[in-house]
Amino acid sequence: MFDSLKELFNPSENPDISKAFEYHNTHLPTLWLLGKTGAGKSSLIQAITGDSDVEIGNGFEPCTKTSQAYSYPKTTPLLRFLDTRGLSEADYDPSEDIEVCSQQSHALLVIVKAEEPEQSDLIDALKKIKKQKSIKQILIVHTAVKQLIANEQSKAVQFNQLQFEKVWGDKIPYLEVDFELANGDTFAIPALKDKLAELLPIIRQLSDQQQHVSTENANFQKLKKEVLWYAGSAGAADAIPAVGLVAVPGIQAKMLHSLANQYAVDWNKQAVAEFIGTLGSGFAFQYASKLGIRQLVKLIPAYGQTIGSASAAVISFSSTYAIGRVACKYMYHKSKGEMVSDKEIQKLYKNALADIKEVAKNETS
Ligand SMILES: Nc1nc2c(ncn2[C@@H]2O[C@H](COP(=O)(O)OP(=O)(O)O)[C@@H](O)[C@H]2O)c(=O)[nH]1
Ligand SMILES: [Mg+2]
Repeated sequence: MFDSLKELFNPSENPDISKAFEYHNTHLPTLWLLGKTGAGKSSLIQAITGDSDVEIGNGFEPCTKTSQAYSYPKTTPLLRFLDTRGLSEADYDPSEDIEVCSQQSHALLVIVKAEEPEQSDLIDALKKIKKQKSIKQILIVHTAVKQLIANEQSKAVQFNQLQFEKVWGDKIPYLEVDFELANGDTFAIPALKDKLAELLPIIRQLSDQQQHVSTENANFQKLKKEVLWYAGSAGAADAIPAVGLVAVPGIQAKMLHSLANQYAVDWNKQAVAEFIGTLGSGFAFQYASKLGIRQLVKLIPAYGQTIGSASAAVISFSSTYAIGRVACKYMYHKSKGEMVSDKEIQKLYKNALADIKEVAKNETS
């Protein structure tokens, strides 16, 4: 226990930790966007991330022969978009794209402009993708639907929809959106976000729709993506041979240091001890535990009820997130010279575990 506590105080330069970060960053949940140039792929990425850089082609990195990858957010990435543009090449081979996209939870998004019935390249590509049989989820997004006059919209969408369903050999779920109405508004973006969050639960965590109940909460929202990145790395640690659980306390320590830095809190031995104290006695045992995972589950407070049975990776992911969440609260008040009650911290810890359960399970499966 004391070794681990020491680690919380002073994270060592542990090579296992960097392996976990690297693994996480190269195995991000990925949405594969397939569509003709101009169909609205960049517009979709922008709508989901709010990152306007996308528009001018910034932030994309060559990934496969015919695709570019865009990871978001840049420094602490949580998800990735694969933008395939080489569709018009007669010998387009989707296997490389499929492989990249299959590294973790994935879905294929077919992006089609409603006013564009000429879709032969896309249809050819879908044929090849269908043959490979490895795409689990597919969604068609019909874009710019409101650019057509009202009684043309559904006809145009149905025409394209049927073209794709014909080669796919089955019904395909679809959505109609418009990223740019004449009045500057958008159409059906919340529905798009909801649908995409069903495919990749992390997406729900990106949009901060809830009204900020407090300044503390608003401050956390700014750091949430970073906390999720550490959580993702902790969850990833288990997937790396000979790294696993031993790296998790080190990752959490690094996260706490980074957060303390941003709250301008002096993260000294006393602060660490006090913080751990607020979590309750059950918590420290997590670090003491050299026992099997079954025991570990029991030792993390509130785990049994909140998550039910869970893999080591799920526990690493969600406990790291929950620690990050409560650390932000603790540090916020500490920076103001205020105290928070243990009870409040423990309740927040439990709620954070529950909030992140879906993401943790999806990303570590
Ligand atoms: N009005 C409208 N314009 C769109 C929509 N989607 C894309 N566009 C426009 O079409 C052009 C190409 O979009 P972009 O997202 O860059 O397509 P990409 O080549 O698939 O990445 C841009 O000028 C966009 O503003 C849409 O839903 N509505
Ligand atoms: Mg583009």
